[in-house]
Amino acid sequence: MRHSSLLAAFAGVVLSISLSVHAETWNMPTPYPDTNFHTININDFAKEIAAKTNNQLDIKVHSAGSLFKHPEISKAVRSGQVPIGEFFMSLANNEMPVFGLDALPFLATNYDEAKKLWDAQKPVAEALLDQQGMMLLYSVAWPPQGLYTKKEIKTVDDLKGLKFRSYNATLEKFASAVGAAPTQVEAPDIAQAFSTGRVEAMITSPSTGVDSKAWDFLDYYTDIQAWIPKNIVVVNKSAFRKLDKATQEAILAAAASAEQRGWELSKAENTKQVQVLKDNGIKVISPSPELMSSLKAVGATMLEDWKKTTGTDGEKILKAYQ
Ligand code: PCA
Repeated sequence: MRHSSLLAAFAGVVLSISLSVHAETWNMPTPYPDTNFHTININDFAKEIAAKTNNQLDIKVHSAGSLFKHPEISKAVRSGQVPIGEFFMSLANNEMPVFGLDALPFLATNYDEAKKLWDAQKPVAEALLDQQGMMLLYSVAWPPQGLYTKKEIKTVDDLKGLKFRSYNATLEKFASAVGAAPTQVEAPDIAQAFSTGRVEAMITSPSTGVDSKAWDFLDYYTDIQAWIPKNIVVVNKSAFRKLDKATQEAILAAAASAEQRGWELSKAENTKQVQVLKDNGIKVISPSPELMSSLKAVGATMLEDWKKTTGTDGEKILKAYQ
């Protein structure tokens, strides 16, 4: 071997040793299944970070609550048990009501409104996360939330007494207000909760309806487009600070593209997944005006109650939004 190629081989060995010494793996818990567009988007986010850092940062996605159950994910990031995670933003409503605004019925019901609401929420949400040692990376909206039932729902009275699957405190309140009986069930457990009779109706997106094969246990999807909630991806601040500048920048750039890509995916998702529901025999119907006006009246009361819990932060956001 000539001197120069020996040297090159040696340099190669040194390089690969130093790469393997510095390469880092970040475990990332997420709540939703691999088929869900949020998870698909996160996997692309992880790939982009790997590519941008020459595999120096490997984000290992643990979907469907497999590493931490959904209600534990924000605490796990906050305490540094994991450096990064995804959760449903309005799940944090109990401790921080500001995070629950996007799940209030009929406040923001299309993507333009949802985006405007996010622009208004974001600075306050960032400050609250910062106080908890976390940093916001990005947020992506779910498609509009619709009503899944076994029987056709013509008026709000048809909801009375139904065992209702809920996913946060706000939806629980809404379900109780219309006379249904809510139970908290995480997305990966929906199919089992229906098949064992624990629940018999739900409000969620066409995406989660498809993920859980709603046609196996439900017959109607009433397209009430009641709200557009969001997921957020957050990072532990001190874990982020420990990274070198180039890696930090790679994460921020990948987060910006994930946010953009995610909102576009979400819009396309609504049309696509409503069609999948139809193809599998779910009757997709438009709500009656009576049903809508009763549901909206409940939403208006809930907004008033929400304002009371958030004080000036809430006022600031609503003013910016409206
Ligand atoms: N799917 C999630 C949250 C909102 C949505 O559309 C769920 O049902 O748990």
